[in-house]
Amino acid sequence: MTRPRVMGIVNVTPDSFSDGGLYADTSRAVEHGRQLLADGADLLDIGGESTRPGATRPVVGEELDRVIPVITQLAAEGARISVDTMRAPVAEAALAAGAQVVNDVSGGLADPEILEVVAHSDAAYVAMHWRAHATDMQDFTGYGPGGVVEGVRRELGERLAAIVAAGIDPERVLLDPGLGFAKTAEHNWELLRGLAALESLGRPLLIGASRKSFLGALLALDGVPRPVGEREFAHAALVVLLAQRSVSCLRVHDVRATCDALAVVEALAAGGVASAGGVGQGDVS
Ligand code: PMM
Repeated sequence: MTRPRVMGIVNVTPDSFSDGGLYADTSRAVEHGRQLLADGADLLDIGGESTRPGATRPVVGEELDRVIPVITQLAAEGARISVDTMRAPVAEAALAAGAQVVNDVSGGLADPEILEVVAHSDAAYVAMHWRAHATDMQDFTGYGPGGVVEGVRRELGERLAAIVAAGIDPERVLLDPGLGFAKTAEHNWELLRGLAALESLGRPLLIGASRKSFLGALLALDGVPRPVGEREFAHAALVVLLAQRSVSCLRVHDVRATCDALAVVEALAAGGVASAGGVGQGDVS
């Protein structure tokens, strides 16, 4: 068992569901990134497009203006950077600015040219399960008789084949079931119970459960979801499970709580869990 890498989230957006507007300008986003690193993040995931259900997309220039100055600054300070984008030009500019990972929530479906950009780099590539843009993704929650785990496994397998066909070494690819993306709350729980089926695709898994609405629904009081900023204890419980399932990377807002939960897992493993140390190229590729 290897300690999962902790990917701290920096949303340079006015409208993300969990932290929209908090880090929307360069200096606040950079400051937040530094804090997440101080809290123990192995790498930072910097994004300029909100993917919350119903969100409208920024134009490319807007997305570039949001993320590139933040990536440039934090990469210059030695941070390991992932860019959270579905767009080839943004991925290309981010890699030129020092990013080493492309986190594409569409797995190459939104802009197939992103695969070419990654193929011509040595970046790691995160391919998430995705069916449609945020404006209407919740209209695509049907998974047929095989259920959500089989549907996601099959569709992620198809994406992996397309990624490899585009010239990307599969050793550089991580897969992500995309909790909350064209999924109901129950789908998310089923996927978390069914990770073994996704592991069978042969690539490391990245999971993004942090602050998501299925946790808010689980903790609801009188039908009112627990607010986004008060879901970190439930998430930490999930982190313990995910670490024991050998998930490779956790995409999280609350880095400190996540690292605390991982420390508990390490202690219980009686020294059998390797410390993360730092993230090297091979660790997320
Ligand atoms: N979730 C969000 C954004 N990017 N990327 C990956 N790989 N996996 C996710 O689950 C994921 C993602 C939405 O969450 P946010 O608005 O809090 O960033």
